[in-house]
Amino acid sequence: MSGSVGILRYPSETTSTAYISVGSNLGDRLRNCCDGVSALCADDAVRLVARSPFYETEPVDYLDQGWFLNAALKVQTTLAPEALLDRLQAVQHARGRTAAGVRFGPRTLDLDIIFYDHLVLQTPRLILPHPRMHKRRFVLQPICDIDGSVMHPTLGRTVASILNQLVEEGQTLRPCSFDC
Ligand code: PH2
Ligand code: MG
Ligand code: MG
Repeated sequence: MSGSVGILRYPSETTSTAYISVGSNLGDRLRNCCDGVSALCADDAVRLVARSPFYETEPVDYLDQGWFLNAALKVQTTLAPEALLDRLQAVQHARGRTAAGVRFGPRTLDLDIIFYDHLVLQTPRLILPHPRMHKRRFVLQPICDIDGSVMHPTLGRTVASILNQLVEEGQTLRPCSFDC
């Protein structure tokens, strides 16, 4: 939104940059991800700057489930962090995601805020940066595809450097031949 003084218009809200991880391993995974991204960026409050390619990724943390499709987004947003989280949860819900379900288990659509500017935040609903992102190849690789020089605000390292030094077992990633 913008305010106006006479004929002069000026921005009345600050814009932030956020990186968002996108994932699905239930139903039509590609459609869930692509429609989810479109819904997220359907108005001026969240503007898509870049989207990584998709990867098929081996499940981590909870292994007894199907492989995921994962990608990452860079967005510009006028929404505050928890308002952005509200928006992500509404989009997940619209794609059939239910609150019930195993922790780290199968889901139609998962949209996680990884970075929000260089904000470091801990509230009952939201921890920033995402607390497990630095251990997850399926998060790091797509963000590196967009911009490997992004700095992790508490580790003080770039995402490219974190990815290069990742020693986690498993976590196979396969580039996808398909896209939105
Ligand atoms: N999400 C999880 C748990 N495990 N594994 C992969 N490969 N990709 C995910 O998006 C993922 C996961 C919980 O959010
Ligand atoms: Mg997640
Ligand atoms: Mg989530």
